[in-house]
Amino acid sequence: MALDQDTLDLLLTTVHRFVRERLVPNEAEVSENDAVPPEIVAEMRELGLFGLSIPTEFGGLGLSMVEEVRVVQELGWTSPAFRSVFGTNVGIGSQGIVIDGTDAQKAYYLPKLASGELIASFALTEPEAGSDAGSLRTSARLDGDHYVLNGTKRFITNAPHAGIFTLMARTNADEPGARGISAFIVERDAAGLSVGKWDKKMGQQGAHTADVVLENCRVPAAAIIGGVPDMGFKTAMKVLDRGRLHLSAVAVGMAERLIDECVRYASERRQFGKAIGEFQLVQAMLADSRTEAYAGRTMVMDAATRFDAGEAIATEAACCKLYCSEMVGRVADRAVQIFGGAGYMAEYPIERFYRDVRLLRIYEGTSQIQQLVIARNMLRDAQSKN
Ligand code: COS
Repeated sequence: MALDQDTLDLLLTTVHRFVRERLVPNEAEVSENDAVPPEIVAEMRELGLFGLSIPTEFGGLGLSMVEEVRVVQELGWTSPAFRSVFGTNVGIGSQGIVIDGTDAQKAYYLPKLASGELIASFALTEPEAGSDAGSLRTSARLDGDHYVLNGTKRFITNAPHAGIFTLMARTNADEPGARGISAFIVERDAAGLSVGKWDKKMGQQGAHTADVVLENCRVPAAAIIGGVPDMGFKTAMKVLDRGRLHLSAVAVGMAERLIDECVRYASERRQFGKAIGEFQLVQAMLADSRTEAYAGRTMVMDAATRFDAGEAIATEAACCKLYCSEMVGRVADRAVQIFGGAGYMAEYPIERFYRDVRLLRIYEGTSQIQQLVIARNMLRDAQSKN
């Protein structure tokens, strides 16, 4: 544990209260306006949410993975757009630097990311390279002590707000696969970098994604994370392992919120002369959702504990992401069913959550990619035992 028990309890209580008092009442407005109010972003900074996972020596809270998933489960209780404001600083945007960065890169960037003064995005996906991340085409050609980057990155979360991008590009043109890729820290104001217009999305209004276009964008060679070229794919995979645990915790939190909404509605809504929660077919849906959310919470905690103990958790992170993202999809679907017509109407939060949770099965690796990772690791482990 990075924090003593009292400090952790205080943090969890503070976040619990912040979510219920400040975020939940603003959910509908954020969705309507497609923006998180600046005063809420300022409160997030004050609470230290941008620096949850950044080591204390760089101004963050330095949470262990177990502590981080506990905080994130609290945050899952509300619209995921709120978490997105600082989510890339806690996760995929910053962790490449935390895990593989040089001392100079850490010292320069991490304090600014921890305070929220700087937003970091993770730029891996491209128009032609999504699940097959190793086939990415963005090129990085060495020219003196700089690289010249060309290509397009797609659906990049927080790109419109980012000050830096952890951006994967191909430094070795002769190597078409994962081995020729480097991870760069690219600054937003680098000449030749532009951010496209915000994507219109199915849900998660208030969180923003956009293309990042690189046209002869010159980046110092020293901007390669860790300073060693062609190691970027592994950096990206390590970042995603951790990110997948974080997102699993979001899914668990969202499932628990949906279940809470369902229990309250089933207790109040009356049909055939009694509360609908008294009908066993409704009870079955409540019970299935509760059981699955509990399973999700337990597996995320187990994987996070293993991560903190230094175990390799690529398989467990993929199991968590697969199960929890699919689980919250089922929970959201049952919630619409329990709410009936009211579940389909935009004036209740269920319809919004139903759309919001759909993304969890796609980003940071689809369910099918998680299945592939799990099975490949199983077969590889079996082979290495023979
Ligand atoms: N941690 C560290 N290293 C890893 C790793 C991990 N979790 N996973 C793979 N690697 C290493 C491998 O060991 C291999 O190293 P060597 O070249 O030394 O053998 C290298 O990375 C390439 O791995 P692999 O051969 O498995 O790469 P593939 O091209 O077959 O791709 C998948 C693997 C499909 C798993 C990968 O492309 C992937 O995760 N895709 C989904 C991407 C994604 O999540 N996109 C979402 C956008 S980001 S929001």
